[in-house]
Amino acid sequence: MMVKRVIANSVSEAMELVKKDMGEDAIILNTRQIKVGGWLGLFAQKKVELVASIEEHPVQVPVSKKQVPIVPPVKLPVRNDRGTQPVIPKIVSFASRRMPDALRAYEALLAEPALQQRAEELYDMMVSTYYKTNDVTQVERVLLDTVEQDIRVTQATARFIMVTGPTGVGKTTTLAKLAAYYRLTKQQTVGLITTDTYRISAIEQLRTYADIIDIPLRVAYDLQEFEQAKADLADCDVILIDTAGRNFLDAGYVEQLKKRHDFSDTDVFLVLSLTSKYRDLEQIQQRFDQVPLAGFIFTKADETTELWSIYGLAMQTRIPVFCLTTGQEVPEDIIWPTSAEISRMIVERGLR
Ligand SMILES: Nc1nc2c(ncn2[C@@H]2O[C@H](COP(=O)(O)OP(=O)(O)OP(=O)(O)O)[C@@H](O)[C@H]2O)c(=O)[nH]1
Ligand SMILES: [Mg+2]
Repeated sequence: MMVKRVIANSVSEAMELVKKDMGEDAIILNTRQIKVGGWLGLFAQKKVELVASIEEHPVQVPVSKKQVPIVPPVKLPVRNDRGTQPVIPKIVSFASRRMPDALRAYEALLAEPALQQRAEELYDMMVSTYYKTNDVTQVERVLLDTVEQDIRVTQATARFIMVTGPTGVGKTTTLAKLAAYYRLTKQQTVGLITTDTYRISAIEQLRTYADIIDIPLRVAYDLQEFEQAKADLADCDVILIDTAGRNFLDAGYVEQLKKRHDFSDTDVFLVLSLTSKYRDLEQIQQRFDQVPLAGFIFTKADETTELWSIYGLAMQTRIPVFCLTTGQEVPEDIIWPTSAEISRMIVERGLR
């Protein structure tokens, strides 16, 4: 067995050196923070020491006993078509990184699609915190703080509040919850407008809520009627606008939305279901880069065990979170958590 000691500025840098030198099969024996140089303990530089080993003549393991890798292993350099220059394949995931035993519960996090942009940074931060403090609760604290700092929350400030988003994510139900909140809890005058005229049942759904909460509803079939409805409800403190669900993976629908609505006096919230795949959420959000979004509304938090999509989108886009919905019941299943509360919800569910 060959054993090597590597000193680098960060754990990930040390891992890269080991991988380059000893290959993919190297096993990490130990990682720790050390101080290098300096004089009488002063001016020393903080470094990471990593000890790795590899079998010089690997023992043949029967196929059935081999560990199945979490991600496809990094392939050996291949030759390109034109010449002899090898093409080095990119390492695409941190899922294969090993955590110290005490942090094994966090290992799966690094494979989360929503965390891929920050995986290296989070890995370094968690591992170095652990080696500095030898305390898993400190690692959780640092993770909670990082997530909290990356998530902004917002309140609606415009008088017109519009919800938009993919089909069936809970736009109309959330609008009804908001209507009840502004009317019953905040005692404000509320009006509803729906531009979802594609299905009779959609209008009836909102009319039922409007009747129960006892607030006016206007139905707008075109831009002119929409402007008229806004004028009719001009006396209301808050005017909530429902839109038809669309397949927003199709860019054409965002164009339609842009043409149909004037956003200058309106807070537009993109409603996304937390049960959707992260890659799809990312694409849908990217379709909206021409629409000035005031924030995200994340729905169906009760139907999923992992909430990292909230972090991924909030961190990548810097768009704030307006509210979360937690069930089908109107008006109670809606919450306005702080950044710290969202961070706790995400981290604690993620480690279950
Ligand atoms: N579990 C759960 N279900 C929800 C939540 N919000 C809405 N729903 C349910 O999701 C389904 C669709 O809700 P709608 O409000 O009609 O969704 P929508 O986005 O308006 O749908 P379209 O207008 O057809 O695009 C209904 O069965 C709701 O009860 C939530 O937070 N949790
Ligand atoms: Mg609807």
